[in-house]
Amino acid sequence: MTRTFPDGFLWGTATASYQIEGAVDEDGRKPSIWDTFSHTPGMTKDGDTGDVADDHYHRFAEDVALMADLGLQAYRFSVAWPRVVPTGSGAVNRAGLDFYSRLVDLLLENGIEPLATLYHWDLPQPLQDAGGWTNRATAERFGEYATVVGRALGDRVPTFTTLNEPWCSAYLGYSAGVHAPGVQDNASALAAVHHLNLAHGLGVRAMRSVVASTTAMSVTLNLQNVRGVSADDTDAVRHVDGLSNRIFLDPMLRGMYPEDVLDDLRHITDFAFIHDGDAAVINAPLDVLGINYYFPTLVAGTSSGYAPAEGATRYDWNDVAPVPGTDLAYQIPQEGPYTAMGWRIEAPSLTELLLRVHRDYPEIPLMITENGAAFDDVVAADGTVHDADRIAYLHDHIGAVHDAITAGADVRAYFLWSLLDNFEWAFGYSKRFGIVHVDYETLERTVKDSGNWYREVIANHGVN
Ligand code: IFM
Repeated sequence: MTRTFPDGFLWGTATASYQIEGAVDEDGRKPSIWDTFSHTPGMTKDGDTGDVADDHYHRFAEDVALMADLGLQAYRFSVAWPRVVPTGSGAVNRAGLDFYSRLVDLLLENGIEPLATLYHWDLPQPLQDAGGWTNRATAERFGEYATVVGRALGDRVPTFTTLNEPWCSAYLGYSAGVHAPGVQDNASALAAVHHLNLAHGLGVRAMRSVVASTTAMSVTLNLQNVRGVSADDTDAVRHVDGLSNRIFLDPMLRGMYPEDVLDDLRHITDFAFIHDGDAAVINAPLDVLGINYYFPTLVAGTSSGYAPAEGATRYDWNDVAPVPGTDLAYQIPQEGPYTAMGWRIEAPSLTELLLRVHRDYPEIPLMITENGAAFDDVVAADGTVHDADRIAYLHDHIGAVHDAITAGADVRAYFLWSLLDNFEWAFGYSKRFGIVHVDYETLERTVKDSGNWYREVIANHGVN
């Protein structure tokens, strides 16, 4: 029996610039914080960097042909800020814009709808040297950069997303320190949250001033379905939900920060970085909300008797670890089954999350802008990858999206993460999320079983 999706529901895949492009010093691109971070000894697994990655910058035509072969209806990519405005402000690099322009044209020629993300973590290094996301000026520079991209691509890209997962930029980058720029300071992370929110609002406003009124504006949040270990952890759940979800959703969609979350955090910061008028800027009207989902979140309060393992960070899934950004809650290990990231596999949690967002923010349509799984793929002698575990994960999660739609959630699209195996940030090339295998020696692409399976899902407009 096929679980058919509504007419007009879009099937796509997603990628991000630093994870696939390579060509980091070509045609005028300058360093981003991820160039600096990945070249700093000890910051990524085996010292891996995005210098070459999938070499998509040179092979994008081959990659679009692959997308067409898979029958993709849409493709979500990100624009590298350091390719387009190489030092973060001032001079625009025409060659960088031309690359994305050619990519968009080729997608359209192949009947694939482009969705462009403006910021997927590759902040130009000079902006970091001036404080990065702890500095309000970075949000203003983002608004200027958004105008540049809007002018260049707005005539052909129907949907733009401002930020990808500001949770990661703020908390993994400035609190846990496991992502660029590698800062470990909760007060800095909270300043980063606000400046990312502000950048989002300024970006939407800037875009709208240069694109057609039919262009859709969105943001992508990695929202978390937060649960407590026991009934005693209700307040920890409220707190972590506030810190992870509502601190972005409420200002963006309701024009105000959640008071309970600000009250929780006043011992960390006085929030002087929130200026009069910011709430209205952040509340710029949106057309659709992008949600990235991979696994559920389990937490306990810090007075619950758990103790974090020495030096444990958000990346230690088998240990109790601090929830980044706060000293009031811990992340608790969960039972399997797991993906190769150590993330618990639980598809119904995605249905729960979608229904919760639909209940609390009913006016905004939703799209899944990322969902997928890393597994330890085995390449057979003939080069094929029989990734039944990835197919099972995708099948169940696409089914979970269908369940949410059946129960009333307005979900319009599903972007599978990821088209290609790629640079998985601090994990380097050790984790493979692609439905297309990439041989990092030869850069040869081979469609995995999951890619062939996804082609069928798209053709059938649903899963069995
Ligand atoms: O690879 C990342 C992506 O860049 C952002 N969302 C989660 C993915 C898997 O970790």
